[in-house]
Amino acid sequence: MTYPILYSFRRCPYAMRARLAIASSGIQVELREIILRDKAPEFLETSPTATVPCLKVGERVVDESLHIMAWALGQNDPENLMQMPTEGYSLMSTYDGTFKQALDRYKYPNKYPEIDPIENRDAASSFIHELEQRLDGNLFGSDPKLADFAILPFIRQFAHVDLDWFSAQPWEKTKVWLQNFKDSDRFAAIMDKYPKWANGDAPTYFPHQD
Ligand SMILES: N[C@@H](CCC(=O)N[C@@H](CS)C(=O)NCC(=O)O)C(=O)O
Repeated sequence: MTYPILYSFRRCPYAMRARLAIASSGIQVELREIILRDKAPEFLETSPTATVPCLKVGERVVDESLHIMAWALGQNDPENLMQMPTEGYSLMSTYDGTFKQALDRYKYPNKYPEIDPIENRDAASSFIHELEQRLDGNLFGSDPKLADFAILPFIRQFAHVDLDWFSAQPWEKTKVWLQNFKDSDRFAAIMDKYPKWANGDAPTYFPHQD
């Protein structure tokens, strides 16, 4: 049997969301860990954008993280992640757009020397204020949905730029939402460490089975 191949990078939030959806779906893939500064030639031949995550299913290439989530959950969605209001999709696109832009300018000040990182931290924070109004355990009630898994890796990235600062903010619901995610078995299952993949290695299957 041949498995779909997922090119992934452990710490990439886009790859995390893809792994979250794949783990939820119960589909097994072969995971190939990519190092961004030394990308495997097979990955570069597969991904038209040379970004992770990238999924290869037979001859088909799925190169966008949200499309990989939809691919996995479109086949099997035992946790009903796709059962969310359509508003969830506009939330996802806001976080992928304006929020992520502010996050990058806050997190990587060296890449944007002419831009004030704190102004961008403030811009990103305005989205967290909105989350505070919305959260009720998760974005659409007590159970996580597609939008929770699509957005949480980026909230984690935002928090981890300066965890002391983030922890001192009065964002109680967001902090609990993020902490529950980080403490979850699902998160632990997608954050296993794998060595860099090279052609000829024995396959690594994901999710890992004991
Ligand atoms: N739109 C893509 C973005 C993926 C992306 O930007 N991934 C980053 C890593 S977090 C990447 O591979 N960057 C290429 C590089 O750094 O060379 C998706 O949603 O899958």
